[in-house]
Amino acid sequence: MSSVADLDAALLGAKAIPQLNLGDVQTAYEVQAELLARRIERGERLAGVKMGLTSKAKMAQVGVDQVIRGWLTDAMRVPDGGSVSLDRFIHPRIEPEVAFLVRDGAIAAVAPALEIIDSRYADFKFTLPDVIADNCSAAAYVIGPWSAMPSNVDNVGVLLEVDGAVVQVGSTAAILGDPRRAFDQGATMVGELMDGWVFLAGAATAAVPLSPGSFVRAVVEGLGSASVRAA
Ligand code: OOG
Ligand code: MG
Repeated sequence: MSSVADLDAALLGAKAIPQLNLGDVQTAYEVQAELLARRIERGERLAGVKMGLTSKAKMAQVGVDQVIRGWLTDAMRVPDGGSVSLDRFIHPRIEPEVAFLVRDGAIAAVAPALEIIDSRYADFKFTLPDVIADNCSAAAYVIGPWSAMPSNVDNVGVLLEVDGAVVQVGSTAAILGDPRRAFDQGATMVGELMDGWVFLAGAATAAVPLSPGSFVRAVVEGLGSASVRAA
């Protein structure tokens, strides 16, 4: 099977595959684009962009040290405060994010967010090209309440709570020094950001494993929180 077919089968069947060991980043983005095309063909709608590995905590966790970008679709969105079945994932992890809403190619609003990532590779292990091909491990996302851009977004606290206990602590400063920098880099990488798209700037902290029954909340100081229950 081709890399595209392998990754698509892993995604649809929630079953890990061995690493592909793709040779270069350009090929990887081509595989990523073909996978997205298959999903659009099946009825999903493009809903935005996610950045990955924009913080040192994330780079260290997965051993890859370059900023990457993937796609978000409507099918991946879970309502804030809602529940998500883990049956559709392989070995899900969850992380706190800052989301931007796109209007006229610029940031129209900001929200606290959660991202569920789920590498389609065995043991959550991959090279830079392999994780890019796998849509940067993107699996699902939750967007909290939108706010107008606050006066301070470049150095505010970020907490990840599981069942009421704080499990990760960080700052938006960990995201390239300012999450708006992730937005600018993403805009350059994608070429054009469409009105209404959601833009995930990348996690400020490492991700934690997500298990059934847990209630997870991301709190971004000044912006409120986004939450989800795993079922
Ligand atoms: C890669 C995806 C990284 C982030 O926020 O940095 C990412 C992974 O950790 O598997 O989503
Ligand atoms: Mg992320």
